[in-house]
Amino acid sequence: GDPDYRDTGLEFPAGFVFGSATASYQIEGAHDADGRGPSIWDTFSHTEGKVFNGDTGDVACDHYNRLDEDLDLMQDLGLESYRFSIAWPRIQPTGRGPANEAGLAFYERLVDGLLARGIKPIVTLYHWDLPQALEDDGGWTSRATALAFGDYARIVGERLGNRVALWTTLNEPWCSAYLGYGSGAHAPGRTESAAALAAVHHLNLAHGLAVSALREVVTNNPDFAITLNLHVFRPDGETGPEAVRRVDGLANRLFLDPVLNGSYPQDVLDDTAEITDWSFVQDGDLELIRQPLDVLGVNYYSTNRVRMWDGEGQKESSDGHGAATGTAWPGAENVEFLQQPGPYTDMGWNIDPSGLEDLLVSLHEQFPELPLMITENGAAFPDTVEVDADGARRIHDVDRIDYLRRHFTAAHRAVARGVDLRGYQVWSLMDNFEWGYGYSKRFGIVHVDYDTFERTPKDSSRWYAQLIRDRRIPPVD
Ligand code: PNW
Repeated sequence: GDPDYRDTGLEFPAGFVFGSATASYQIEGAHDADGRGPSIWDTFSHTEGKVFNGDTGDVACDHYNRLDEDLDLMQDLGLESYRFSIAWPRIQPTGRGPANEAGLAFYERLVDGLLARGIKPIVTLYHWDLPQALEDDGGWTSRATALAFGDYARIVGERLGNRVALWTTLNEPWCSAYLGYGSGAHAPGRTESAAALAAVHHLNLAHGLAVSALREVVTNNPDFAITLNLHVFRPDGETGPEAVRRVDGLANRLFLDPVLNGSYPQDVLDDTAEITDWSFVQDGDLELIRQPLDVLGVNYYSTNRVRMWDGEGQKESSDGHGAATGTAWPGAENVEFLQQPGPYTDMGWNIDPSGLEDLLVSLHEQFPELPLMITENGAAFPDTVEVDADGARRIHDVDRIDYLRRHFTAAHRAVARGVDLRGYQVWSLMDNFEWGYGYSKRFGIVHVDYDTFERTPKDSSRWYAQLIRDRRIPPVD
């Protein structure tokens, strides 16, 4: 294979599951339908200055009202799996108390619609839409939120736990903790380092409680997973290794170590000792957090190059996390994120498929018994709609096809090196609400017209359909 990740014709193993991913707040809309309560993202997006252009998820892609059409779209693309998230405030409008029947019924209809079309549902219990009422009581800085999450998981498991074969608890707790409570770029927009670290622990605890609750109520022996956005850090110069140690500790080991090994990394506890004494970690928590897992979900987009800042001149901070006032790196404020060589996506994230191969191989070396699944990978580009001679709308998203081809090649190379990789969920099925960037960034393999809600498959979705059909990366023409 050539180093440029342009191999084609590579065949994926039998059983490898090709799918696509979305998240509730990003696509559903119908923010006050059928008893749904407000979430922290409703509050945040309705606060002036928080989301680009004042965009909100009130309507989003109107998926809630277009479920059948979207299910048919997935079937037309030949998806083998679909990863979606359940909006906690549809199930429990205030995060506590009895289930809201209409909310459960919606997700039941979704799961049954997938199964009827031969598409494997991959359920995420939490993709950032925390009930606002729980935030009012402290949100993820509070232990009570983790306990409530266990109850919520049980409610969902009781209803769907005879039909769902793969559950993931949390999506990217790194974002929830550090962007939500540290940098303030995400809801709830708090900017306190101590709060961010408390959130890390309570998210880990919530994961453990949810797996244990689900295990008690489900009847079909499903697989359990967590999805992490593990960061790939490249060291720069002499201070690079120390910088990597610090940010790897915060971004990766603070989640991997408790979830898979039942411990917190001592060096990170030391690095953050001035910020918090970690007294929110109670006896028995680490045993609860360490639940046997069947799969580790990996979200991958880009890499970072880091070194320690020498205190001279302007510190670079190209960490790709957008404008924010607080730090996403408590205890590692002196790590400098260097501008990386391009090419870049529309997010400004550098394109580096070697990071995906390195990450998968390194995880496999650290946890040889643990199967992996790419639960998100994809790219935003400023797609343009062209209307051809017979009036059909076309989106020639060659950049996205190229991005996906290279990353599927990287994944295939990891498989060839012995990694037990179970599947790949492309982010995203359709253009959607890209958090702080609103609707300005398009990640979909299907285009969404936000005036008419018309869905138009982009060229990349046809490319992907061919990959799924042939189980081989299509030849470059
Ligand atoms: C992930 N960062 O978000 C999420 O799981 C998706 O909901 C999101 O749409 C997708 O990636 C694309 O952004 C991230 O600042 C958001 O590093 C922000 C960051 C990383 C991932």
